[in-house]
Amino acid sequence: MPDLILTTYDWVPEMPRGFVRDLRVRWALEEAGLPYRVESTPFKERDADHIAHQPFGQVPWLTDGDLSIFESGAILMHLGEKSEALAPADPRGRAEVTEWVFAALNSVEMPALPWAMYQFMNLAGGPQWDFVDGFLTLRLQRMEAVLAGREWLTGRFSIADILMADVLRVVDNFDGLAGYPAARAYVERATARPAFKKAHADQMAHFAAAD
Ligand SMILES: N[C@@H](CCC(=O)N[C@@H](CS)C(=O)NCC(=O)O)C(=O)O
Repeated sequence: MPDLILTTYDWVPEMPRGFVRDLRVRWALEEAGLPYRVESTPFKERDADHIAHQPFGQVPWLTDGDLSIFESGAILMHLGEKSEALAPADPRGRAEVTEWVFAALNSVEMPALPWAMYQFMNLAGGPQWDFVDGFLTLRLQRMEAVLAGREWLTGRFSIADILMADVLRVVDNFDGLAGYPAARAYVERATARPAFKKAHADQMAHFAAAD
């Protein structure tokens, strides 16, 4: 029986399927070839056990033996310590991966998330849109310059690419990378990887099984 257990919702509505953050963890586990199994927690009611694992009542969380970890970034950093397929072992390489992990989750996801929510709720163009769109534009312009010069963020594929590509793919889903060819090509490159395809298919099948 695998020690690694990934928990996600038992079901979610149609819209977030393919984008629920357990996909980041599935993707990393597949890249590393680590054995794991997936368990479900109810979407409709978040009980005390759920809150004990994830204090915001969200998913995912990962248990590794008696260790329980929430936050997709923290989970990927943990997995990065288990496999050099996910992060290099040397201190310089490790530090580069860590800075890009935080860049993905803090500098880029911070403006990308409200931008995507505005798009989803058809609020683009309404009040505050210029601020929301302008904030993301600042980050995309800089990411475009970075990605124009490299295949992966740290010179080799790592957990930082899983997170950055997953953040940018949400923007791309609303056509937000139309003016950023290097960023779009990066997302295409990352999501063409067999590990992403398997993670995506497995998530879709997991939620479809509950319909
Ligand atoms: N910062 C958290 C965010 C987790 C998150 O937003 N999870 C979503 C699914 S992708 C969720 O559980 N949403 C339901 C809710 O917030 O009630 C992480 O990266 O793990």
